[in-house]
Amino acid sequence: MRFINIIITIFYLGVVADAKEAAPTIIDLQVTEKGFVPNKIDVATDKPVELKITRKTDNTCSTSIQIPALKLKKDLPLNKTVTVILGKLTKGEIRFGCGMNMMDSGIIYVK
Ligand SMILES: [Cu+2]
Repeated sequence: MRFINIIITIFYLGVVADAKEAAPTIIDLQVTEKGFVPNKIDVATDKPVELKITRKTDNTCSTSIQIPALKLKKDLPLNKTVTVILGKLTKGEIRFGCGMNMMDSGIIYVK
């Protein structure tokens, strides 16, 4: 019986460890008259990433976000939080920008 309990415990701890690893890094982004805030984001390679983006102004060209490296484009309605699931990212720099293809808007550093 003890042996089985140990096996179950090890299995359980393994599941818990996996669940912890899978918890995403959530990045809150806002679109203001200054653009994307923050516009420099650091994330790690070992966790999935989610962006939660809220556009706070009409006085911007960023009514959508584009991330060409991930083939991603999402509309950003005013004052609504949009979740963009990026998943786990590979090491490097990922640029993002507005729907007009201005890719100097922001950058994600994956380390
Ligand atoms: Cu723009």
